Amino acid sequence: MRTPLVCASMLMIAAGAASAATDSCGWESPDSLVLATYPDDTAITSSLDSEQVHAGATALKLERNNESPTPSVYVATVDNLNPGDVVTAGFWCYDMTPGAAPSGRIWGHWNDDIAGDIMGYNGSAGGNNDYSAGDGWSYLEWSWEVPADHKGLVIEARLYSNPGDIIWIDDIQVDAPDGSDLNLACSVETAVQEMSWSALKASHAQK
Ligand SMILES: [Ca+2]
Repeated sequence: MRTPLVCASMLMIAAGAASAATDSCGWESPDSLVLATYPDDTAITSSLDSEQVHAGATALKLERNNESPTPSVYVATVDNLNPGDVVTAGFWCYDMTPGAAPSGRIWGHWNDDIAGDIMGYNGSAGGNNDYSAGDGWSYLEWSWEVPADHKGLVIEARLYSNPGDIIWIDDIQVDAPDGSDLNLACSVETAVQEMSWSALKASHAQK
């Protein structure tokens, strides 16, 4: 009689250890746009915008301001990673110029002191060599495996374009290992979502 109970307990522990720190959000609050802008805040103007939206009421609008090389916004960080861990991230990007600027790309770099300095840089982590398709919304995704000498990953939305060009980003999802510290740029909950939950609760209460 005791053996099945022990097995069940062990399975529960195993399932807990294997679960991932997955999170997603979709840029619905002006208080929660980007974690940082590279190389500095003058490179890209980030704003909440309703002109192009993948889901919800708004998306992140990115406008390139100057000729700074490979400008990007930091859309997520994952800290306290271990060697061999895999992080998968993706977001939707709106671009209506196939094969030409502006285009978006998902990219990553290592920063082993994210808490101390969000702009810290410990080498490129690479990313998807494909750009946004240029026929509306396309999903850009990449997976990174953590090498032995790094613990922090910064996920970037890169903007390949000329000054004045604009792209939109929406609905990011990141799958990170359990125990890691995942932070999404758009993770602040909005009043709209809170109202939706209230409405949902009210509709259930009436039944
Ligand atoms: Ca949205």
